Amino acid sequence: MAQVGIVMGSDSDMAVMAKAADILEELGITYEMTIISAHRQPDKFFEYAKTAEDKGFKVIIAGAGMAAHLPGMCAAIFPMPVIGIPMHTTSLGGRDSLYSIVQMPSGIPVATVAINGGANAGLLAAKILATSDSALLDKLKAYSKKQAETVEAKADKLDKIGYKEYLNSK
Ligand code: RP5
Repeated sequence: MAQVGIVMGSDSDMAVMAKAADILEELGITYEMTIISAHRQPDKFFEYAKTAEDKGFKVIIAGAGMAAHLPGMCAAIFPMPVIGIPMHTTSLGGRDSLYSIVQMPSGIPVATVAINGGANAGLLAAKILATSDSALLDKLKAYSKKQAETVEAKADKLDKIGYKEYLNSK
């Protein structure tokens, strides 16, 4: 059984959703990824959301763009956490998606990440699962440590060679 459901409104969202999947894979978390449009396939969407708990999902990551109702409607039906990813859009720069997803009415929360924030959605799902999984928590701590070391190495390199050579070396 997959621990996380990843759902997107269109295959045009896939590059962003893949970043969430990459993080889950790196941390050894099982997921099921699918495309369902809440607007274009309302019946299929309701079936997905109503059966998500029985499928074993503990978290749903839902990404959508424009009038982005997919995450909010998942949260209306699925009783566990829903993370929403607003997609960047050409006409309104993703503000349309962001406002649609983040401005949920009281009582139906969606944990909204940044526009195109696929990686953070994956990490947030992992952190939610880690509240009851100490091995996963250890992996997340190691992930944070590695991130800090990467920045530290960049600062050391800057100290050693100066910013001009640093920029040329990139
Ligand atoms: C939304 O409409 C999707 O999530 C996508 O971000 C946006 C555009 O969809 P396509 O027209 O590219 O299929 O439902």
